Formats: sequence, C-alpha cells, structure tokens
Amino acid sequence: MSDYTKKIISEVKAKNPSEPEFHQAVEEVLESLDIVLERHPEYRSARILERMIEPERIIIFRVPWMDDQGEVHVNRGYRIEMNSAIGPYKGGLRFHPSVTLGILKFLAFEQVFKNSLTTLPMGGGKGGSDFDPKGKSDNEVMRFCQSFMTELYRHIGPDTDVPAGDIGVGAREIGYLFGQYKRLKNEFTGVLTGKGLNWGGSLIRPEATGFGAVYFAQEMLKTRGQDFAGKNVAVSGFGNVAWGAVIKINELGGKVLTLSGPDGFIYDKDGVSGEKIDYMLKLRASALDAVEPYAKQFKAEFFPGKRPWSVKVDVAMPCATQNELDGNDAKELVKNGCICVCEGANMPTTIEGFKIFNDAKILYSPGKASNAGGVATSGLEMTQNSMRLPWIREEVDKRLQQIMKNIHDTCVQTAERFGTPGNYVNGANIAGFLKVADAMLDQGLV
Ligand code: NDP
Ligand code: 2IT
Repeated sequence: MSDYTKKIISEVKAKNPSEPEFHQAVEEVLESLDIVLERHPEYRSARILERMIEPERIIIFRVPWMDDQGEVHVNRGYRIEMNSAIGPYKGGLRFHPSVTLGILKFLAFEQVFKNSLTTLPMGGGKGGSDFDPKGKSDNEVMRFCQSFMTELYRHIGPDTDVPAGDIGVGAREIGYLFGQYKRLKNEFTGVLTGKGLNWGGSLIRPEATGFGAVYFAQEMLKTRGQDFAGKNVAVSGFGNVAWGAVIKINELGGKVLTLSGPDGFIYDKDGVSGEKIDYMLKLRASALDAVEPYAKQFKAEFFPGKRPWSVKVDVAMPCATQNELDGNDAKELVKNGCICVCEGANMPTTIEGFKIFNDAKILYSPGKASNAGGVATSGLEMTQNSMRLPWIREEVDKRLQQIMKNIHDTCVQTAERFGTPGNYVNGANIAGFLKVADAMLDQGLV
C-alpha cells in the first residue's frame, strides 16, 4: 500500500472510531486502488478518495412505536446517502439489532461500487434500524414501519433516493413502508423497490440476488472449463439471498449440502431441494432465528454454534452476513478442495480469508460484484415503474443474466488491464471506482 492510501486509512480510523466494518470495507477497496492512482494522478489532486469516504449526507432519527401491550419503544433509524454521482441514492434497509452507524456506512460504501458495476444509473445509499423483528407480531412490524417512514419520507423520492430490502426487510416491510409513504406524499411512485407484484414490483426481484450470484459463479466456473452440474455446494444463511441461490443451484444440477443460521448449520447429505426449499421460506417467516428445525423436519444433521465451512464442497456461497468466513474457515475450504467461493452476502469474508483464497488461486468473487443482481433488478424495477409497463419474467431474467455476465467480464478484463489477472476483488473495486470517479470529475467540486 502507498503512503497516500495508508494515510487515508489512518484518517478514516481516527475520524470514525468504533466503526470497524467501515474501516475494513475502505481498506479492502483502497488496497486495490494504488495502481489506479499511479496511472491517474488527476484523481488524487481532485481528492476523489477523500470525497468518496465521506457520505454526502447522513440522516439519523428517532423511531418511537408501540407494541401490542401498549408499551412504548424507541429505536434509532438511519439513512446514509453516500454518493449520487451516477444516479439517485439506491440501496437497501436493514432491520437487525446489530445495526450501527458503522455497519450501515460499510454497506453504503460497498453499494456505491456495486451499483456502478451494474451498468445502471444508480448512486449508493443504505439505511435501517436496530429494531429486532424477531418475535414481533405483524401489527408491531407495521407500526414500526409506519413510524420509520414518517421521518424518512421527506428525505427520499423516486429521483432522489430509492430504498429497498436487506436483512430483516422483505416484501411485508416494503409494503408497510410504501403504504405510509404514499399516504404522506399523496403520490404513487417507484420510491421503493421490492414492491408487491400488484403494485409496481418486478418479477424475479425476490429471487434476483441469489439467482444473480449463481449466474456469476457459473461464469467464474466457465473460465476453468467447469459448471454446476454434479458440484457439491455449501450455502450459509437461510434468508432471501440463500433461498434464491439454492433454487438456481438445483436448476443447474448442483447439490446444496448446507444452510446456516445464528444457531449453527445443517448438513443434508441428500441435498436441499424440492419441498425443502419451500420450507426455507416458512423457517424465515417464523422469525425464530434458527435453522435447527430443518434438521428435525428432514432428518438432516445439525451442528450447533458452527459455520458450514468445514464441509467438503466444490463451491461455497456465503449468503448470511458480514464476516461470517474468517482465515481459518478459508484454510479449511481450500484444504478440502473447494475451487470457487462466490459471495451472496455483503463482505462475508474477512480480509485474511480473502488473502488465503487469493494465494491458493481459487476462484473468489467479492459480494459487490457477485451479489449485484439484487440491486440490478431493483434498477430494472425502477425502469418499469418509470415506463409504467411491467416486463414478463423471461425479459427480466434475460436482462439479469446479461448484467451478471457483463459484471463478470468487466471484473476479469479490469483485473487484467491493471496487472492482476484473475483477481476479482481488484477488478470489481477498480471498475466500480473508475465510473464514479470520472462522473465526480465531470461534475466539479461536489
Ligand atoms: P434475510 O433477512 O432474508 O436473511 C439473512 C440471513 O442471515 C438469515 O439467515 C439471518 O438469520 C442470517 N443472519 C443475519 N444476521 C446474522 C448474524 N449477525 N449472525 C448470523 N446470521 C445472521 O436477509 P438477506 O438474505 O436479504 O441478506 C443476506 C445477506 O445478503 C446480507 O449480507 C445482505 O446485506 C446481502 N444482500 C441482500 C440483498 C437483497 O436483495 N436482499 C442484495 C445483496 C446483498 P436471522 O435473521 O435469523 O438472524
Ligand atoms: O445489498 C444490496 O445490494 C441490497 N440489499 C439490495 C439493494 C436494492 O436497492 O435493491
């Protein structure tokens, strides 16, 4: 790393203490950018990096709500409007008790590069709350969402900032949030994505992140003359992204051996397929926070408190949450002959884990490239909303496949152009950066 990027990282740490995930995301990107800054001194003199690590705007607000017993609760709501150089702020909302400013800043920072890679005109943002949906009734979730939107509505809009789902925010929450926005603004617009099909949502959006990640993995495997047929796959998580990935892996002839939750992981030697995939949806909807019931229901093995990376597989797809795969997990995967790690979650692998994959020269893609199918399909939902014309399933899926292939090829070509062939992390960071940096140069000192 150059003295210049090192200095920026130490400034980020000094200025934003207690935000380790944000530091990690910045460090990972900056490690890729030295070579770009060497070739393009104009980015350095325009202080592009210093500007990109500072959000354009952060909104933090109180979210009071009442539970079913009449007790009052107060949560904290956030929206990070990170970068609007190439389009309106775009990115999901996360409701999880672990949410902090630092977590949302890391996600918003990643989102800027990811959205740039999609080829669609979207800036980067992220938001959410430390609200815990676990064990809450529908009515409680609705009251929380209405209170959250009662503040957020004045900061967002279809041409300003377009939120969507993330951990803990799915179709139900988007529905309550949209209803409240419409009521406050008296406008029916595409202000959120991930909407219901009857009221402006896009076909394939629920499946898009998982499908997209598998399309990306397929492209990576192709570079080594391989495909999913007959491959054993470890998937982590059991939420929206994991669900879409499991469907598509099965369609392509792969076998999913694991799923995981905060309680541990399940190992299903017969593969997660058919009705077992539908069961994942029930498991999520039950808000139990646990994957163990799967083992009981389908006679699979359950490993409490463990992560699925010790299982012998050909392909690993982390689809749960950040930092769920560390250096030891990476060593274990490589030792067991894993040839491809494709991230569905955001930043699930630690920097140490990445270095081990990179040294072992196995195929490894960072989430900002391989999970971009979710936000890309959100972009397609925005297009359909603007046209007031829905596309058929095949049209959306075809575009999603094309976008994932484009992102893959862009990563490969950019990594090569900057002297690190096969390094998808460098490819994604550099390609994502260049488009935003050039737009910022074009637009002057903003
Ligand atoms: P869901 O809420 O549908 O599922 C999240 C999964 O991760 C659940 O299995 C959840 O279990 C588990 N999980 C969440 N937090 C933790 C934690 N601290 N420790 C262990 N497990 C945890 O979310 P998604 O599937 O939408 O999101 C999964 C990942 O994919 C996230 O990293 C998200 O940022 C990323 N992503 C999502 C996109 C989308 O369109 N939805 C797009 C691109 C990326 P539980 O909730 O029971 O704790
Ligand atoms: O991390 C992500 O890309 C998402 N949660 C999806 C964001 C979106 O706007 O669809």
